[in-house]
Amino acid sequence: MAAGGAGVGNKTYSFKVVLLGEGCVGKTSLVLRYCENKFNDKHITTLQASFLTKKLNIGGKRVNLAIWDTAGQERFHALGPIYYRDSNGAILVYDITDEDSFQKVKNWVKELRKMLGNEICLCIIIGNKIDLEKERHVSVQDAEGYAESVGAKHYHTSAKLNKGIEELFLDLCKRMIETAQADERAKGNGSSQSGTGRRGVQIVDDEPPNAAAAGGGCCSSG
Ligand SMILES: Nc1nc2c(ncn2[C@@H]2O[C@H](COP(=O)(O)OP(=O)(O)O)[C@@H](O)[C@H]2O)c(=O)[nH]1
Ligand SMILES: [Mg+2]
Repeated sequence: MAAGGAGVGNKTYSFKVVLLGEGCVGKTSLVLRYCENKFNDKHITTLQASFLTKKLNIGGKRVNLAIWDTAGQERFHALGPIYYRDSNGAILVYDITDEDSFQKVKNWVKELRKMLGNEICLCIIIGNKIDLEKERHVSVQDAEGYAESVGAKHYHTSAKLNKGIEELFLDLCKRMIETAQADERAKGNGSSQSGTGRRGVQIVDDEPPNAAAAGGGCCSSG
């Protein structure tokens, strides 16, 4: 493949993004809003697929996003590395009305660092349910300060009102593209031949094979 930088217009980037966070913070709601523009007032217990997909075109660069949602295993503390391994981005979600869910985000940051070490993927932190601002229990200052301290971007969203969601995914995609391009350049220079593939970045010319997303991870749920 040609060295990064030139002819970027005809590439398709395939990225895996995982959602992490305590049960009921709105992970499934965020992904359903983003991919299908749906919202449900009830807790959605089963999702048909392990991941939903979304295609984007960012400045002529095509992106196929596979957004992985949990099947509720977080409730049993049973979400292992198999879920987030090979992800290009991790979205850590808390509920602004639930202080405990914010603590869980901090645990997830530690867990990712421990399990992925230097190969940690791009990580962003989301305070969801801003339509419930009156019931806020996590201060904006604390949340943004914490995110900055761990080098993560912080966003506020409402899956209910469809606020902030497009923006955060767009921004995440742009940063994943930058990371992929940097990896490509590193490969082109021959400076990092074996270490760069671990994020699972797949860059293919034009249309990717349909199996690309499914082959990127383990779809079987326990
Ligand atoms: N008010 C409000 N409720 C939300 C929002 N996002 C999700 N919910 C509700 O929070 C509950 C849990 O959502 P769900 O997506 O199932 O959470 P998950 O367990 O993290 O996947 C459901 O009752 C949703 O309707 C939001 O932005 N605002
Ligand atoms: Mg869910």
